[in-house]
Amino acid sequence: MRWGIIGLPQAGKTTLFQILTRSEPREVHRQSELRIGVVKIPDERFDRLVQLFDSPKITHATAEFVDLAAISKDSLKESSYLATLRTMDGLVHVTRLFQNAAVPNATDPPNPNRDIEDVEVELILSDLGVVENRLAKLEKDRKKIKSPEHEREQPLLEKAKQWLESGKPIREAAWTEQEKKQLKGFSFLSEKPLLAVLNVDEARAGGIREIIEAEEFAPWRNRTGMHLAAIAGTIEAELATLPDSDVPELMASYGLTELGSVRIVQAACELMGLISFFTLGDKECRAWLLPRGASALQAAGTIHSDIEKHFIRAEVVGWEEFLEAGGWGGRIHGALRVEGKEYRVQDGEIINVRHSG
Ligand SMILES: Nc1nc2c(ncn2[C@@H]2O[C@H](COP(=O)(O)OP(=O)(O)OP(=O)(O)O)[C@@H](O)[C@H]2O)c(=O)[nH]1
Ligand SMILES: [Mg+2]
Repeated sequence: MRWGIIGLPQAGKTTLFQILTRSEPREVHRQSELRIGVVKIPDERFDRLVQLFDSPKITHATAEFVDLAAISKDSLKESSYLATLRTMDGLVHVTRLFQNAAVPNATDPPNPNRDIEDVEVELILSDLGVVENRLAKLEKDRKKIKSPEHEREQPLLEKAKQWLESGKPIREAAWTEQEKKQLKGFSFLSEKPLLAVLNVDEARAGGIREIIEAEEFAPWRNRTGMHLAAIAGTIEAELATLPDSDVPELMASYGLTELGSVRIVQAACELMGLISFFTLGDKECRAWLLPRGASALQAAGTIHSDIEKHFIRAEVVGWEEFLEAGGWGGRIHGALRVEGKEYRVQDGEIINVRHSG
């Protein structure tokens, strides 16, 4: 899962990147001009579960976040920038809601609504360009040769075109499963899940919830494939540099009840339609991500292709029951369910795959 952090100049993109990547294991490397950070996905359930074991290896699920160059009308026409954006699974759009006269471009009153709208329009226009080019090419090709594939693509693209022309992002349209598959090949930017993050002033750090719930941001709530979050960038960046033991005190002094990084990463998982499952043992405890609705067989495949191949059955138990039982011994047996390949894995379950070979 790779998220690109986008936004206008000086909105706080790099600040957010630093906030998110503080968590261990930390790995920031440069891939051409990209700063990529691997972020552990915080999960309180998993943290509690691992305490039942004396496991030398504890592995969290991870997500990648990429600190991208500032977005502008021009950068969105640059093919290399667009190509990079297309490789992302989701986009985090940081918008400035802080006032800071010392920051260039930040002298005007902040206007996140305008910024979110502007970037959304650019994504839509970029996709419209792709659709129009492809339609023009199809038109030419169809004159030469008729293929069933082309015949299927045409109506799909016409539908996308109409939708985009009405000013709406691809992610909000209703698509059939078949259409979704076809759309994938285009890597449309306005199809990607969008996490809009308002970067707010220090003084408002304690009122994050009120800000997100404010009437002025209502247009961005309850949209398909989009989520609105807020973060007090400077404070969270400061928290990110502190040893863990000092964090609660500083959080309290700012009226923060939870870390912004936790909220952002969890919202990203949710938006991507991912759930977690856990494998627990004395050798390793590990958290994994799985698309919501995926089967036990898919879960097995996530762990290892061999385990998928030799799948016999899955022993499944909810995390709360597992905690209650206190581990794999004794009492767990009443709670364990035996499930087959088709079983739909639920968020927070512990899975033990029985396999041959
Ligand atoms: N007061 C205040 N300043 C902030 C906040 N977040 C970021 N800044 C400041 O804004 C400036 C820009 O922050 P960056 O995180 O570098 O922004 P950016 O979007 O990466 O900037 P570019 O990559 O240059 O486009 C820095 O001087 C930050 O210290 C905030 O929440 N409050
Ligand atoms: Mg930056």
